[in-house]
Amino acid sequence: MRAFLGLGSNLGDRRTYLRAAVDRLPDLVAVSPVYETDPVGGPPGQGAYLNCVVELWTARTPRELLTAAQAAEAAAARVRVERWGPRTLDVDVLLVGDEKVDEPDLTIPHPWMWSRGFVLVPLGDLAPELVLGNLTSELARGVRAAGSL
Ligand code: A4P
Ligand code: MG
Repeated sequence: MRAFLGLGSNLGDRRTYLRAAVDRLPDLVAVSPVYETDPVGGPPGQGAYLNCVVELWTARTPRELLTAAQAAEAAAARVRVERWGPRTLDVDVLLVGDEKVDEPDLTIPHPWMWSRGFVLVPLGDLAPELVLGNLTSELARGVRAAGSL
């Protein structure tokens, strides 16, 4: 199955955290360009994020992918202080083929992905057909190209 994960960092050496996550993730086939993005939600005054999206070609279940995502977060020594607050690394499971999961600790597709420019812009680089019609210029505002990993 074709799966997509969203990566974000807004604390410390952001690009290095993203790189380390990409190195740990299983079944990786593609990495989007990197974008610097204005924070959405969370406390005022937090720094800009670096975001990217990765594509996996995988037989793993959504729950196995969540475990892999959380292992990558743990490896980045992410400290969870505050919901939507600053973090060294956040890895969200966005899409896993056509699967739908609606459980207390796992929702696939990721519930807010269609309204977030920091997800849709890099996802559109890898899978434009999935993003068509969802990415507005309003959502793309605050998302700036920042090279590659
Ligand atoms: N969870 C449920 N579904 C999923 C899924 N599909 N993928 C659960 C990953 N996790 C999922 O997440 C809380 C719980 O969500 C997990 O225990 C998992 O079981 P968390 O990572 O501990 O907390 P969080 O990330 O602070 O909160 P949340 O609600 O996951 O927020 P998001 O959606 O991850 O958003 N602005 C910019 N510019 N760039 C960003 O990357 N990221 C966020 C976080 C906010 N603002 C941002 C960015
Ligand atoms: Mg998260």
